[in-house]
Amino acid sequence: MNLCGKAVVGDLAILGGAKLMAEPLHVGRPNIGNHKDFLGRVEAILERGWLTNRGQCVQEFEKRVAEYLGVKHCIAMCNGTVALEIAIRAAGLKGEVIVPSFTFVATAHALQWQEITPVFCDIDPVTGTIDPDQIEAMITPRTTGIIGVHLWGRPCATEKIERIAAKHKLEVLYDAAHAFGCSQRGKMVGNFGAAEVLSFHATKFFNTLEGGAVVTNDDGLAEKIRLMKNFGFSGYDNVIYIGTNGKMNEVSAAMGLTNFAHLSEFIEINQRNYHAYRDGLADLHGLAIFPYDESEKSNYQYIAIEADERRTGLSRDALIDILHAENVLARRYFFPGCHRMQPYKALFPHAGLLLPNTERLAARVIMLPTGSAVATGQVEAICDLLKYALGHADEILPRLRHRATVAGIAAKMGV
Ligand code: T4K
Repeated sequence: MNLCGKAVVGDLAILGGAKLMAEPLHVGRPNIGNHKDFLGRVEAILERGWLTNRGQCVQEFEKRVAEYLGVKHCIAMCNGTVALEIAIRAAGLKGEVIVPSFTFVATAHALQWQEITPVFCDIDPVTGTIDPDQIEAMITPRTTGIIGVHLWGRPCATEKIERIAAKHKLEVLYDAAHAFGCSQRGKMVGNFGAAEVLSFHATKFFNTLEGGAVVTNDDGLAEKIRLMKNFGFSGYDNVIYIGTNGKMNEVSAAMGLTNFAHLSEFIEINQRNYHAYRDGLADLHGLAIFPYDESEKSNYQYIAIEADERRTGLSRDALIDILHAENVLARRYFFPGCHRMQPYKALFPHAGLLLPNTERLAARVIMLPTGSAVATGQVEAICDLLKYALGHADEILPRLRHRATVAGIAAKMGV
C-alpha cells in the first residue's frame, strides 16, 4: 500500500473511497503562538482599559516590526486593504496605476475604491510577479504610479521597476501582503519603493487576527499616513488632514507580539513543509512547485504548484476536486485574475488579451495546505495522492466524466 492508502482508483474519495484526511486541511489555517502569553496580554489590556488608539501594545508591535525589517517607520493598521488604500492616497496616486491582475482582488479594489483606474499588467511567467518589460507600454499621461505585488513571498523585480518609475516620474508602492520576513539581495522587503504594505490577516503565516501595516523609510510619508489612519487628528480637536479610521486595536497587537516570539518557528515549519512538498512532487511530470530562493530570507508560506494538463492528463480543476474530496482543501489563488472579476470585467472586457501569462497561470495554479496545522506525514500523503492520481489519470478521467454526466442528469431532473 502507498502512503495515500489508495490501491485501486475506486479508493479515491471522489469515486466513493474513504477520505485521506479525517479533518479538513485548509490553506490558510492560522499559526497561533502561546495561548497563555496572548491571554496574559489581553488581561493586561483589559486592566489598563486602553483598547485602541495607539495603545501600549500597538506601539510595541510597530517598534518590533520596524526593527525586524530594518525600516524607519511601521504604521500598524486594522487590515492590509485599508493600509493599501491609505498608502495609495498618501503617496498621491490618482488617474491610472499599473498593477498586476494576478493578485488578491484587494490590490485592485484599493485603487478602484478611490476612483483610481487599475491598469492591469501581465506577469513574468517564471516569477509570477509584474513583468517590468511590459510596464512602459502601459504608461499613459494619466499614469501616476506602479504597485508591484510580491506574489507568494517572491519579491518583484524591484530594480527594474524603480528604474522605469524614475524615468517616468511615477511613484512605486509594493503590496507586500505575502512577503513579511522575505528579502531580496539581502535587503528585507519593507525597504523598497516609497512604501510597502503588509497584511497580518488570520490566513497569513504571521497574524494579528486581522491587521496590516504600512512600512516606509520616508519620514514625510510616514507622518501623512499616521494622520490619515486616525481621521487626520494631530492632537485633541485638531484635524489637519483628510483621514479615515485605519487603526489597529490592542488585542490584534497583542496577538502580533505573541506571534513574534514564534516567528522563526513558524518559518521553520513552513520551510520543512516546503522541502517535503518539493521532494514529494519532484518526479511528477506536469506538476511543478514554485521554488523559493533559499539564499534569501523567506517565509515559505505558500505552496503553489502549477499543473500542466497536457502532461498530467487531469485538469487543474479535476485535481482540485480530487483533493477536496480527500479533505485537502486546496485553493486556486488567484483565479480567475482581477481582470475577470467585477467591476473590472465589465470595465475592461478585453483586458485578458494583454495578459496571456496571467491567464495561463490562473488556469494552472493549485495552492496546497501548509503551516503549523500540517504535519510532514500529511504532506507526504498529499504528494503520494497526487502521484497516484497522475499515474492513474487514464482510468480516473472516464469515471469523473461519467460522474459529471450522472450529476448533470440528476440536476436536470431535480433529483
Ligand atoms: N494583497 C494581497 C496580495 C493579499 O493576498 C491580501 C489578502 C491583501 C492584499 C489584503 O489584506 P487583508 O485586508 O486581508 O489584510 C484570504 C484572506 O482573507 C486574505 O487576507 C488573503 N489576502 C487571501 C489570499 O486569502 P479568502 O477569501 O481566500 O479567505 P477564506 O475566508 O476563504 O479563508 C481561507 C482559508 O483559511 C479557509 O478556508 C479556512 C482558513 N481560515 C480562515 C480564517 C479567516 C482559518 O482556518 N481560520 C480563520 O480564521 O481570502
